[in-house]
Amino acid sequence: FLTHPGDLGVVAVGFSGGQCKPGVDAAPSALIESGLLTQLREELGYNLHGDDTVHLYTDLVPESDPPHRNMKNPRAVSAVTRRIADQVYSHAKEGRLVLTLGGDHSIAIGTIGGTAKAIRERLGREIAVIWVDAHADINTPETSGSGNIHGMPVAFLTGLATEKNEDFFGWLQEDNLISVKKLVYIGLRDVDPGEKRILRENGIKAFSMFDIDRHGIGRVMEMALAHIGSDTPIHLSFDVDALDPMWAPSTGTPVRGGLTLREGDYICECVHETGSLVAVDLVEVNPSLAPANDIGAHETVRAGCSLVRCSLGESLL
Ligand code: EXY
Ligand code: MN
Ligand code: MN
Ligand code: MN
Repeated sequence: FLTHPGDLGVVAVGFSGGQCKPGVDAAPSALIESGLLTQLREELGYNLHGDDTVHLYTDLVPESDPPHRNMKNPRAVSAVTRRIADQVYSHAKEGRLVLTLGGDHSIAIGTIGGTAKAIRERLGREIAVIWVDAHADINTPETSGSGNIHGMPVAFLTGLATEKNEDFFGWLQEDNLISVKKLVYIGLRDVDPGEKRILRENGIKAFSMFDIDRHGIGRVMEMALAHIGSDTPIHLSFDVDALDPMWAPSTGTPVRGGLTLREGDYICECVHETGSLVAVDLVEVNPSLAPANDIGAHETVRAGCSLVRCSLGESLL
């Protein structure tokens, strides 16, 4: 086993500074209130470590945080992700599988940075990352049109974007980083021109919705896992906007033509089945963005809970 069976570290991150729409900070409470952690404990039998309190990290958000290299809220995102990296690292270092409830996707700079370092130290292994998303989130500060850091985490985590200053992600060290060879995308359908160039030039494995339509999700998961190689520790970073807005309307950057809830659950089930999962993130649920009525928010939270439970083994008979 890569982690101690049944031990789950939970980090609940109420942070929205990687993008401009308020509300994504309320996701962890909404997920927890809908019963997610109770289900993990009582139905899936996990021992939960860490606290049920949602971290808002308000102490880390500076009063003045002007853009740096076109990045919005750079000091806040850097400081918060640095703290998240420590929290995730401590759980993973103890051999716990780590579940992080976001928050916008900028928080993955912390979660993956923390897992990569802990798994290197504990097992002497490099992690692989499965990034499930409508977006590639691999803009550098220079290629980004929006300046929103939730569109950049993969660039910082792969070392394609770098900074020396500790206040702007300079705290990321070699052991926090991942290899572009061990990164696989699933669900892409809204990728910026500059990002397409980055994916191409670095030979990054990506399964878009086109590939899923062509091969089916079953074959895509076989290919994705074959690319990673068996027995490699896996960090699953799941952006709920990978799902079609029909299933997950309450999210900041919805894109039509996405995964069905079953396809999303299936991805999580396949990753669980490998036995190599070391960390899961669920991000970008924004309960305050409920088009038409708040059934949308309820449904999105429900979909998020389902994805998490599937990644943690709910579907095993
Ligand atoms: N590529 C666009 C940008 O960089 O602003 C949109 C990014 C949306 C990111 C969401 C979290 O996945
Ligand atoms: Mn994302
Ligand atoms: Mn996205
Ligand atoms: Mn776009």
